[in-house]
Amino acid sequence: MRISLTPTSRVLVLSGAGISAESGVPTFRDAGGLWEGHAVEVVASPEGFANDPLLVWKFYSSRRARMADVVPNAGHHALVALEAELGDRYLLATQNVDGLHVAAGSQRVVEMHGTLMRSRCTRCDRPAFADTTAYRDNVAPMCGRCRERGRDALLRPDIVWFGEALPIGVLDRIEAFITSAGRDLVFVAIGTSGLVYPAAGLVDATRKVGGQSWLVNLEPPANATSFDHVVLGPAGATLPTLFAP
Ligand code: BV8
Repeated sequence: MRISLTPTSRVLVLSGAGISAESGVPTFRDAGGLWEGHAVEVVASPEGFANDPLLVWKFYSSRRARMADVVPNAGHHALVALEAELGDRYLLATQNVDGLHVAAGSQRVVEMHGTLMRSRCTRCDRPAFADTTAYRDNVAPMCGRCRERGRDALLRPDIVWFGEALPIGVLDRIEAFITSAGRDLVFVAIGTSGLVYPAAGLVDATRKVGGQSWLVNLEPPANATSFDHVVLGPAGATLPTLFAP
């Protein structure tokens, strides 16, 4: 099955952990996934961080360390080619924090849940900064600027945890794209279990404006029936030929 676009089609892609699986990045909810052995609320919530910041830093540091020899795959590159063809008629919203879309060359990309290779202070107004450090000490990293001012403040990964709002403007940009596309919207969700909101609600928003929805996934997830079309298979194999020339 292939997606045929018209000259007025506008494509919104939503990617999840599944698009990075073929690059060797574990997904969250597959067997042996990232959440295995970790309760989500313990390692990906503000309460969990407040309770045990060192455990949370060990979880994210191990994910940073694993990214050292991970590269984008054919699925990421196929989306870069689609963006080059469509220009401003294309937008990519990713739930992923692995940075692989940007590494592949995607430019019109909204990182809905932040990014793994960035940290920020829990206290001062220092902007989030690039940080690839996999902290190995037995103490959670502290903010240097706060220390200069005689205060102690923890650093945290610049990532959206459960119960936290998405970065300002993220949803507005996605919703503006959906509204402006209207019936010309082609929504394509790739490699996501469709369990986490508000990302999981984008298929419903597509229907509301009369757009068409596609799901490209290894297996049918819980919300598969919400989509007009389902293409089963690995993203790296299906994406390069998904769009009819
Ligand atoms: C918020 C942390 C409000 C970073 C993550 C209704 C409306 C609004 C909110 C809620 C709501 N109901 C519940 C909520 C709260 C909550 C939520 O959705 N909970 C769920 C669990 C019920 N949502 C939130 O808290 C969000 N915040 O709404 O804020 C607010 C407003 C104002 C003030 C305060 C609050 C924040 C959500 C962000 C949470 N952070 N991650 C990190 O550690 O990564 S979410 C986490 O799950 C990841 O970011 C991940 O991206 C995301 C989704 O997972 P998937 O990407 O789908 O991955 P998964 O493993 O599940 O699935 C992979 C799929 O790929 C599988 O189907 C598999 O078959 C497939 N696959 C595998 N291999 C391949 C493949 N497909 C193709 N090819 C392959 N090769």
